[in-house]
Amino acid sequence: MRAYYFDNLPGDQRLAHDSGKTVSPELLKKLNVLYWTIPIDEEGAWEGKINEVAKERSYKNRDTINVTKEGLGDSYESKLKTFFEEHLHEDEEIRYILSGAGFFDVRETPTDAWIRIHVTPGDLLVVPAGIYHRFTLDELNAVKAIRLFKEEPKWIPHTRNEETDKNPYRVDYLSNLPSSVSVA
Ligand code: KMT
Ligand code: NI
Repeated sequence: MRAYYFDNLPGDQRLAHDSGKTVSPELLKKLNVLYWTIPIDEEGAWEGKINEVAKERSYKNRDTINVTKEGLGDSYESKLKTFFEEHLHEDEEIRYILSGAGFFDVRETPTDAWIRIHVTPGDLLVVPAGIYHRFTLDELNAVKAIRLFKEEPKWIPHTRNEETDKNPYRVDYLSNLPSSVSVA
């Protein structure tokens, strides 16, 4: 996993768009973006470790998503488009990368800058409820990930707009940020 500020230059979303400015793990933590590295070993010990995190954080359920043309079929193009539209969810978006790679872009508060997080196999990323974000594949054009969730998946994307700004999960996310990053 590497996190850095997105360069905001036009061009293919699947390119790195690396401004060269690294984002520290401390800043991600302040934004409530959590991650662990659990290397995928041939013996399968990773699965036990995933189970431990899942137990600690009450992620009771999971499934696997294969973001490829084969995996998503007819909805491939539309899904990729939706993933890259700025949105939030009313629950955490938790992904453990099994193969391939991709970029999660999350909005920094209070600057509104995009922070780009490159995820690769063994990365477990928790995008908090209420944070504006988007996702794209990188040039590998494929990612396979385990999606963890608490009870029922709440994967409805709420597109960024004035109404979504007032969503209780958005308000709650902002109000729980430490004062060093919050707007107030
Ligand atoms: C999402 O909801 O944005 C995704 O599931 C992205 C693909 S999983 C790495
Ligand atoms: Ni999302």
